[in-house]
Amino acid sequence: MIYQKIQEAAFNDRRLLSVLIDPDKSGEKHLDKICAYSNEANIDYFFVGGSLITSGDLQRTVLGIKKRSSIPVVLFPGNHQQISEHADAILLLSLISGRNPDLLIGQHVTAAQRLKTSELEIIPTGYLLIDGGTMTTVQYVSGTAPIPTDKVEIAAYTALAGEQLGMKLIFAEAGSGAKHHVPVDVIKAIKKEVNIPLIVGGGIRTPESAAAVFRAGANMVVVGNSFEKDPELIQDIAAARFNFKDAV
Ligand code: 1GP
Repeated sequence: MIYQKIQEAAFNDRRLLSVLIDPDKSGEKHLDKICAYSNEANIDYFFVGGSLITSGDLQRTVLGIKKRSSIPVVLFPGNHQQISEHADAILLLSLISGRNPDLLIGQHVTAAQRLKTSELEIIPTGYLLIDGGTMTTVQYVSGTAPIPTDKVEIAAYTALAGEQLGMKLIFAEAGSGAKHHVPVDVIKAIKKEVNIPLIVGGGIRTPESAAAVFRAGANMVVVGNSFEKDPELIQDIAAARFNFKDAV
């Protein structure tokens, strides 16, 4: 069970790295490269999904990863259509920082029956959008305002409410391609309030920033954009899981 593994890692103070693959940017050659580097760096999970998939094919992407790697694939869906029975698990995201009912419950109702008949492990996840210094696709497409970075308590209490609602993970998201990742004081404040594992993603581009995010308490880091541009970076950011305490 994937959730159990994430919980065990959190319990044992072991940090995790997920490589996000956008089905719009997953040609065969790209998958060859990104999977080879991910296998070599022994990353923990592949996440697949996006707020907006245009030309990409989710099923083909998941199968393409499965053909190249035995690392588990977790769906990170932007909407109810982004379901593939070939994946191992799905983050059932509720955008709890927003007030868009469709992303709090609407998409979930549409997906419910299909998820029930699938063998996917369902992991209810409280998804918080935090301001990343620029208008990101997720912000625009979701039609929700991100939590301002100086409203640290709002972020912390939103995460706490998610935990109290029964969510199993909190995902603090600055948005793909964000200028700044989620600030360390926001991460620390969330960690202080919740006991469930915390995922942090958006705008993480260097091993140093991954280390800072891990040091602040993130249990898992998700990186997409930077690995698309430079798959060799996977190795260095993967190493931050182990040496984040030494980094300055
Ligand atoms: C987006 O958190 C992920 O949902 C990853 O963001 O593409 O900026 O790494 P980046």
